[in-house]
Amino acid sequence: MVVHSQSAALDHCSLIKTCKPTTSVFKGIPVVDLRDPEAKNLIVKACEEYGFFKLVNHGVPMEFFTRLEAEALKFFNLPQSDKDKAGLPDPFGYGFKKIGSNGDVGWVEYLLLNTNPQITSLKSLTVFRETPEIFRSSAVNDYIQAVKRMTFEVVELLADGLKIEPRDALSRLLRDEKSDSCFRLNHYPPCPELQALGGRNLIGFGEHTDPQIISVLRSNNTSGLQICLRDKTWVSVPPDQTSFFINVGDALQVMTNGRLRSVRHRVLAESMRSRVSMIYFGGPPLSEKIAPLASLMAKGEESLYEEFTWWEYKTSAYKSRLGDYRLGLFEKK
Ligand code: GA4
Repeated sequence: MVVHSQSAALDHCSLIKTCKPTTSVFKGIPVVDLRDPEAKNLIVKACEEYGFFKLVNHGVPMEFFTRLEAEALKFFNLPQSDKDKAGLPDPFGYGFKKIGSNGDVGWVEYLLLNTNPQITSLKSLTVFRETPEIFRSSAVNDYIQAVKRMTFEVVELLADGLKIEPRDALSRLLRDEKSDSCFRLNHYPPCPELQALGGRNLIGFGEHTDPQIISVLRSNNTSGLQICLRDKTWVSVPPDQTSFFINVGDALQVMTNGRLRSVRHRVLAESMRSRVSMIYFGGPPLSEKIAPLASLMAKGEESLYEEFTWWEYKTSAYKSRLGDYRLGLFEKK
């Protein structure tokens, strides 16, 4: 991987990393049918092996996807000055190329939103009235509500499969009205200049793990999402615009004392097609202690991690660079 500054052709993509297009398309992504009586066991197996799976037959109407995708594109196609009215992402708002506040960049623009009523994600009511329509449309809220409901079911199945007691030990954290969850709409614009670089790929969103409990992604039919397998090879996830892709986050890794592993993933931009993705990040309330769940611990088993609250982890995560191994700071020596 190199940082490109030499190519004049890549002027507006400059400073963003590229990598060789060597990654293979992975045919082995676990697929879970939410209505399969075996779903709970399949979810556990997938989360143990990959920290990642594709969810089909999930019950969220396709219409919710298409409506939100259309609204998102309407927003991302606005003149820059209109998009800027959403305010910078600190933490909620509109961002372009800059990811987080510690120098990470990617070929991406995005909206970061609170999953509680949208109005709270905006700085003030006056700004809200002037902001683009996406904040007033019901497409975002309808989508978030439906995806949340489905995610609660998924984590309850996971808890069942892992024999966690009570069954709602995970879902109650996401259902909590103080749950620190968020929602992200990403737009990876096409970058035709890439072809001048002999087919290299442009990093849209650099490699990282998600800090939360669970992340639920849906995208349009473009490729770009890649995951890192246990043997450290990167593989491309074949796109499927009708399904969800679900990631184990760092907090769930800790709550299962490392039995489930958060998956490293990244997104590459395409040269000709624009990618749109929508991700719900389910997190616990800020004051919640993040520690291995008692019902999962074998007799005499010790926690691999120091105890911390979600607030402490999140604060530390926001001080880190995107690709850092954030849990390292909390592992017992
Ligand atoms: C990764 C997962 C979510 O997209 C996110 C990201 C956040 C951001 O974009 O502001 C972070 C990143 C994410 C982890 C490390 C920090 C914070 C960018 C970054 C460099 C919204 C989140 O919660 O953590």
